[in-house]
Amino acid sequence: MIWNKVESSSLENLRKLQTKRLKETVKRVYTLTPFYKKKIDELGISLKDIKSIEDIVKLPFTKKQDLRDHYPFGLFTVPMSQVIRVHSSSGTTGKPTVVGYTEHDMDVWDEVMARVFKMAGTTEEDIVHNAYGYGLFTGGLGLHNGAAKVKATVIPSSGGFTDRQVMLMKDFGATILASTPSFALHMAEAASKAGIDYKKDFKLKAGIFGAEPTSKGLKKEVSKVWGIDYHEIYGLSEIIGPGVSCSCKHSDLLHIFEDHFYPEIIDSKTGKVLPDGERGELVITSLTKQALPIIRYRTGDITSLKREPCACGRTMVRMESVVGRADDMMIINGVNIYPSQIEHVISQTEGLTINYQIVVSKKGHLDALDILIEISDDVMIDSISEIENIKKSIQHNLLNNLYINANVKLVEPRSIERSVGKAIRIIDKRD
Ligand code: DLL
Repeated sequence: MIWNKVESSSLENLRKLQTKRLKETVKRVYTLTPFYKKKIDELGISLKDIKSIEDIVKLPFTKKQDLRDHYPFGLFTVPMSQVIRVHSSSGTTGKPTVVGYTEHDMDVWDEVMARVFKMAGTTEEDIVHNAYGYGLFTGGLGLHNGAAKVKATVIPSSGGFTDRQVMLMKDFGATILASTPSFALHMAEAASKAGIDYKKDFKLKAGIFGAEPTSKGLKKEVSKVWGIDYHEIYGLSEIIGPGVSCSCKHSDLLHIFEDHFYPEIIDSKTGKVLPDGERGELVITSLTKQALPIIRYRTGDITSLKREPCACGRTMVRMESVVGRADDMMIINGVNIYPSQIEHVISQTEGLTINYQIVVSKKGHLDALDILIEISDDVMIDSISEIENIKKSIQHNLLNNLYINANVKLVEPRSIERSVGKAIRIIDKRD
């Protein structure tokens, strides 16, 4: 099922559309944001130099730090009276990255999410159990609006409360599951424990899974244990949220909705554009966004682009599943975290050093985070209750500021092994 015929347009028509939209976007950011005007002027180019989509390589990159430097709304190109929604995701330290949407942007988002739901075969007969988190994270509401657009019934269950979710999925007869892949497996385990028979008690036929890196093995496992088609969804708040790309039933590659989001792959060290098929950092330009148009955004995600035709009839370029990150961002149970954010929380607590180590592992199907922090030499902490209070306070701050549950362990001064080169801050024991 293809939602919009543009998804199978000819390359020639697509390029024409992209060219028109790129010119409009560049004009918009140049005239409405001093940030882009300065960057474009510094490169010695003018709007006239952007004659076709291929000229995109002349434009400057945008980084997460640029959004941070203009926190919260500094890169918006419309007055706040036209912004009808705000979302956010983790920044590299204390403050989040904030994104905004006009009514038109929300229409674009709903449109691409409707394409995703159609790719997963959703009709108005379907019941979508949406276990992505609702709130500032784009997952919950993004998937919600797409399911509503194709007129399915949406169960807005959000994250957590695993046993209750399993019960609701069974009782309400959910046919499509939307969640992170790790949560899908976690729910399967809970269902097994509750003695539920998948084949008999559930009506699920497909799932829309994403927001975190996922190995081929894990995908197979989710698909097998639930007995459903696995559709992978990719996206990021800075570009729109979920709905930048999604896989159809014919392969693992994800169709990028490139009439709205223009992709390039670059060498993250040199910034040079790489040919199709080569792995590098994904860079995306929004072609239709109004509130927060973004030029050549460096996603930090490593992938490659494939242009071969797909049996489903869609012609837009496809990306392979994300294989890694160009920076040190970690994704813990779907939440993006930079070690620098954890460091920031630690540095604000008295009596501790910033010699710490983050250990990420698997507990069942979910991610578990242990943080070891050395106590400072200068401070006398002599009661167990004092140690407990410090631990609790850090755990509380991590949960409140970064939305992560961590097990904090305070350790003796100089007990974390030192390395000769860069400090080893992260030990990731997951697959
Ligand atoms: O994670 C949007 C989303 C919600 C996507 C629900 C899919 C489903 P952010 O919180 O801004 O937005 O995080 C974006 O998450 O740069 C990737 O590193 C990672 N990511 C998202 N989808 C995938 C995926 C949402 N399918 C960051 N595979 C991105 C691997 C993914 N990583």
